[in-house]
Amino acid sequence: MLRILVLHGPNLNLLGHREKSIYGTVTLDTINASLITLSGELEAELVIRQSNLEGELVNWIQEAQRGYHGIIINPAAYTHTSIAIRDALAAVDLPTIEVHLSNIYRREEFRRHSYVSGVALAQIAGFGATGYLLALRGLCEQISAAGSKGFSGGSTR
Ligand code: CA2
Repeated sequence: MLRILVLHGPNLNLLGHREKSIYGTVTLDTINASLITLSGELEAELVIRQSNLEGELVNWIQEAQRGYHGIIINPAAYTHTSIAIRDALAAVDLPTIEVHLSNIYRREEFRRHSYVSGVALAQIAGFGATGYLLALRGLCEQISAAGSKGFSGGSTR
């Protein structure tokens, strides 16, 4: 059974309640419920967490070293600011999928740079809540396919 850590960054707890024109009407609880449903089909076990605190996200990433096969993370605004989250992901060296609800490359200039993408296996942006489901499918497939071969991914760690 694959164990996957799903991390949601700051303000994502407000999804579906504020700024609906940008992020839509779906709530984080709904996204998490659809991930849990899909995990049953994929025979994966998920632990899902949200925090508004950078250090808490870093601690959870470090803890994933023990007992997890991969990480799905929407670092939210920390995408564009956090070398600490990038360094933690590089340190644990687990296959990681970066998810964004919006297409960050069609928005303000400051959202076009991600500190995380260079240490991620893949990035999914612009599919809304569906992006998390694509990430879970893709991650499970990649982990299973990699088997004992491990991941290289050509990252710039
Ligand atoms: O598109 C994404 O998923 C983002 O990671 C969302 C972040 C943003 O800073 C990134 O540039 C792109 C913002 C998450 C905040 O979500 C809110 C939801 C409802 C109301 C207010 C904020």
